[in-house]
Amino acid sequence: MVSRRSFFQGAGALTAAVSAAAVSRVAMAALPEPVMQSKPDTMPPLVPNTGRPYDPVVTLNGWTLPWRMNQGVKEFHLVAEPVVRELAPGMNAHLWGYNGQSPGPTIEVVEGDRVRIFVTNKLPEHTSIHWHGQRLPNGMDGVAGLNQPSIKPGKTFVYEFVARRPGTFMYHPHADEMTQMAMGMMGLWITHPKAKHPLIDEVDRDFCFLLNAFNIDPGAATPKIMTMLDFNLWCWNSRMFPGIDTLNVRKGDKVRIRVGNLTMTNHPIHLHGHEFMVTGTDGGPTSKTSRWPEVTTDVAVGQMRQVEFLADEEGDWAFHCHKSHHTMNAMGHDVPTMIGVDHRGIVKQITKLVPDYMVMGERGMADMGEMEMPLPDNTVPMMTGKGPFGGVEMGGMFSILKVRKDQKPGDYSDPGWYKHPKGEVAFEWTGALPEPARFAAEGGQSMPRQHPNGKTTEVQVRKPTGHSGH
Ligand SMILES: [Cu+2]
Repeated sequence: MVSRRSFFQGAGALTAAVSAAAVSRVAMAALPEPVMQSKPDTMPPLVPNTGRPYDPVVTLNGWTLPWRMNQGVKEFHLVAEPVVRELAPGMNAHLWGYNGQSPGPTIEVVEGDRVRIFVTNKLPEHTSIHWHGQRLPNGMDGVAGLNQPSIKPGKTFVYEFVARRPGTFMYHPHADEMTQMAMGMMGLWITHPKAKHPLIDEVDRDFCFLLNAFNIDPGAATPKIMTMLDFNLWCWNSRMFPGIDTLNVRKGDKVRIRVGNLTMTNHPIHLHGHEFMVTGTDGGPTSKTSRWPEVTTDVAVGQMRQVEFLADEEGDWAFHCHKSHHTMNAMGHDVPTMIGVDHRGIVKQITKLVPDYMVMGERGMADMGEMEMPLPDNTVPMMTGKGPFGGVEMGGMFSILKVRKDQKPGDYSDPGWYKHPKGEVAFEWTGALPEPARFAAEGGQSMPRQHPNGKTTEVQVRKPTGHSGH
């Protein structure tokens, strides 16, 4: 047990420190030992062994920060620092995060808990932490300059407040935010209800993750922090498909998924095979009369949406952002659409001049997934992933809800691919076909065919332009 007094002595020693490296072991001894994580795997739920009981969450490709009880106060220690995060197998990013990873660990507490969070800054610049969505004393809200002085490199600050209302919250810096959030600094905070709550159901599985985005050029490792809109890596908890773990549940489980958005755009999150209800926002649980069934819910910037459903259909169900550009990995946006353009003649002429010239996309982009083109080091293909029937052609914000009747309660391991019952998979038809119905007026075209001199002109000249303004 360490008293507050010895903590403040420790903090006094820390003020002498001038850099991250100078944080002495003696000073740190007064603080809860910072717990570090080096792997991007989904860690099993952290069942509380001190403090009041609750049903823990599972952070997708993440973990929950252990705490210590100090005279009735729950003490956590976050360390803001540069980290290396594997975004997907084959790609490591140089990010900023907390306790070895980006995003930082999930913090789980119980409604009414007094919480003390030590924040040590090992970044090369100042920082602070804002506790998004919490009711707390104004001086604990974490806006540098407004509510507190910024935490200089090498310093440790302490935040302390009572977790007043149950819900899903986020934490992130409120000092040089543009840089620090673009670099991956963020985390989730779950306040569990202290007793049975009329608007918060007990569930069998409770998943959570943050939506985040980076702009990292193929072959590079550090995000471009000035990017406003044109991000190229769309992540769940700083992972992208096929690096995002699957959500594995038992048939008949009541499942809750909490999704927070700290990107610069909205994400319509879509689940196949089931309907869900939005049961909570970062403002708290929604009223029962405000809930209706959905299969997609839009999570706007700076929002959290909590959805719940009964997993009563066995199978491997896609779960993804419905913006199709967000289920892709790094790509160039300035590529013209070539679908329907027959290049064969022109390719012959170009290859005389450029022997390895290759035309892409004349039959859609699926060819690109199959081509397995050589990539620069440290990136992942734009459309990838192998399923039991072939290429899944996805990337970014995509995962799979795996519902199995033989998944054991509390078992979060991947059960492998679903074995479909006989006769329940779409198949190729090789028999006789009836004539397909087709709208035949106007020659079957979408626009009336009309041209003043009777000729049809389909070629449009594509003029060279500058950056076309995303
Ligand atoms: Cu999206």
